[in-house]
Amino acid sequence: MRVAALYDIHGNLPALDAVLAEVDADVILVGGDFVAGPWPAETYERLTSLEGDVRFIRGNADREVVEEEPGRAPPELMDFVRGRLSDDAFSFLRSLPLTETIDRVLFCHATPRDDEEIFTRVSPEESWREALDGVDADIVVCGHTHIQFDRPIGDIRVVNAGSVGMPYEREAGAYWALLDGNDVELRRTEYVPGDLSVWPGEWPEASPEEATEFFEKLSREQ
Ligand SMILES: [Mn+2]
Repeated sequence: MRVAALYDIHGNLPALDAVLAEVDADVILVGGDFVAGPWPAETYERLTSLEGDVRFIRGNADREVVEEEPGRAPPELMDFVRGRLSDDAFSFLRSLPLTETIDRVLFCHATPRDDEEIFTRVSPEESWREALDGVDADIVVCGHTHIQFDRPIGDIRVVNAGSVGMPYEREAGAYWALLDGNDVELRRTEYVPGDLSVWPGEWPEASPEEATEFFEKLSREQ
């Protein structure tokens, strides 16, 4: 069974459309954080009207959009996203599960136990092992930090699918992963960016090294 893992789309419709044009899979797994970005409603509509087997899990930003209490994201950005989503989209976001398992692959947004824990390709093995304690899977696919990696932790292969809409990678493009049994392909799709000036905040950009350093610091503070 081929599964296309599309993580952290962040409302970036042109990036999503370019990836969808390339995807040839039995299942599309949307790995969370898909609406929070410049084109929330259009991204929601596109993903929920796709034909075939499309499954969703919850990201921290999807949760923050529908939560009453202020979260980590700047309120003006969350209000921009909320103002563009329908009641249907709100109910849909509230219904999302934390994880999804297909065969021996567990998909989660950040870790199997939490949608916003920070783990990177250089996080200590011991902390990773603790976060994966009790997980019965051959592969765990995560996202959240927007940088692809493929790293063994004990008997589990941990794959970060990268980010379709807001990657912190060296080359521009939309980053995602294609899985087929134990084969994992980390993919990059080129696209023509949309006009990001519609977004009411700064659109973050960083190299993988800068972003990894930032996330490791954040993780130590948590
Ligand atoms: Mn996230």
